[in-house]
Amino acid sequence: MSLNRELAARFKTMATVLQLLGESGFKVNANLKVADVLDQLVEDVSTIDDATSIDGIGKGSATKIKEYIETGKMADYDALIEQIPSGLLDVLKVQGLGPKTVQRLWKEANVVDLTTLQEAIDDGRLLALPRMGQKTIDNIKDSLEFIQSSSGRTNIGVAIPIAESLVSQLSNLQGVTQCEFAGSLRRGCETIGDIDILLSTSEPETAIEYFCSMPNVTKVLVAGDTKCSVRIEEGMQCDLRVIDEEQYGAALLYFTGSKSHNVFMREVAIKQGRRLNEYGLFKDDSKDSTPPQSRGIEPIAAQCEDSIYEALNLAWTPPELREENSLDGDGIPSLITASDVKCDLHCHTTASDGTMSIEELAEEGIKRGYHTIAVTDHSQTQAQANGLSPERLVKHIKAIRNVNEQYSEITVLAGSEVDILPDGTLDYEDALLEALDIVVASPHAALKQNPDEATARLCKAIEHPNVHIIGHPTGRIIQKRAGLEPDMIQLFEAAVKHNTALELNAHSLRLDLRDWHIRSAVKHGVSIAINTDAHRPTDFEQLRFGIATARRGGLEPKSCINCFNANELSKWLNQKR
Ligand code: DGT
Ligand code: CA
Ligand code: CA
Ligand code: ZN
Repeated sequence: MSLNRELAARFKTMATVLQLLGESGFKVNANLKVADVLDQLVEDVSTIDDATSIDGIGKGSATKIKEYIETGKMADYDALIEQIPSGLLDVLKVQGLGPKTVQRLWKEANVVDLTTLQEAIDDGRLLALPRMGQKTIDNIKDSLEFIQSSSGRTNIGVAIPIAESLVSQLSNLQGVTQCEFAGSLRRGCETIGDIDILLSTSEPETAIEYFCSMPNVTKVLVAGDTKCSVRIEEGMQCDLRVIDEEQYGAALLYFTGSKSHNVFMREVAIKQGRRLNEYGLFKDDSKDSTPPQSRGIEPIAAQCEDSIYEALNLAWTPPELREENSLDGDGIPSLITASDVKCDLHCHTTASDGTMSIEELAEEGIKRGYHTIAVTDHSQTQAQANGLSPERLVKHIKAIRNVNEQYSEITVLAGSEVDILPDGTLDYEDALLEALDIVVASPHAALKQNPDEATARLCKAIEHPNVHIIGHPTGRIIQKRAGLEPDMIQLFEAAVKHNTALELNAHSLRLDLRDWHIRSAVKHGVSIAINTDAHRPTDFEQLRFGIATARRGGLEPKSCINCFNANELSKWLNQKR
């Protein structure tokens, strides 16, 4: 873990422990805020002399940060964590268990970790607690099983197809006028906790009955009149909410989140003497705790999302940018879309570990309307992926050039995905690299290198005169492998200086660079490549995940080399030749 992340995790934990100890409000929020800031900070916090110069970090937190950097310890953190049983934080991972309930389980039923939670369920201790029903307990049980079988979050690549299938089934039901998914999935997050689906219909019973009895439902968790929750075979929880058509936009806004975007929107409304909730935007400056819709107040805007932004004098914000406040009209970038992408510059064939021949690859590119497709098979060190020896690569180049001759609709580039060896040298001689039309250089091995070595290694590849693109720069695999943690700022500066593009590998298990890397890279002026790294035809569909991540990072087409037209691309590639 990088220092920033280590520190962020500590502040987050402190906030949680404070809640478990019964604290609320200011102290908790202050710690969460600092955690957020550190999470998003691109520079290594140890390179900043005075942490109070960072927006959102106060004197007290700065002292703790300094203490941790200098001694590797944080006395306040240690003192706090000592006050709760060490396994209690795990109990919070159970879906539906917040700090308040966990505190009760701890104080009133002696639950101190996941094991004692299971025991408390089994011996009836939990059921004996006041305000604890069988239904809630069943849900806890169910969630415990899920935690034991996975990390509790699902990759976007798994979740999106399921959510789309649900939405399409529900949309076809009689009476349904609106249906879509909201939540983290609509924001394009790389992993999601659960699927949130919103629906408007003139026949709510039909929709709810259908939803609860779909063949892949393994358990109905909640079945109400307007809300139901199910667990599906794939392990995920799906929430369905039936919404009045007139309030659909307000609900969509609310359930898309993020929570912090909602808080921001609500505060803007309050400053204007209004109130915003999941039912609409209301003219209401009273302090009345009864919500305005229950006092007969008609909303100013509720039916569609953009009318609410408009009424608040804000620009409509694409869901992918709703992790934060953002939002002044000029500040909203014209985000990249999948249709802006005109080529794929990182693909494999049967020569290494792909399933497509060069011709099949060309055909796939034509099918997608690409002007260019690059054949970039693995280099010699990647023996397990049938990486090409220099001799095989020479022959492969000829074969690619031959295929290229056969097609007038598409340019097939002869390239390589050459390994960046641990010391930053490349897996082929310069002369061979120079003979290629395009070179993607990627790290595949030695991914546990320390950050300094990783930075030197990647910078060396970026500076190499024959390298066009750095493929999946950190090598992380989502939920499986952390990958390299180089100093990103140094990488970005080198990439700009040497006009080398950095890849956002679109595969849903990679998404590397990540969203927050992209945000910072864009600010530095780095050229980004979004490639699918296709090994088989269906891999081209992964592009959408790369696009979602790019949008979360604020990427515009002008910063993405895959959006160049054929001439622009060829000119860009030739700068290195
Ligand atoms: P997930 O499911 O963990 O990947 O993340 P989300 O963002 O989908 O969160 P989820 O499913 O708990 O709730 C969906 C949205 O509903 C969330 O993004 C914002 C809204 N929401 C839910 N609970 C709260 C809340 O307590 N406060 C506010 N302001 N918004 C909430
Ligand atoms: Ca969700
Ligand atoms: Ca949810
Ligand atoms: Zn590859």
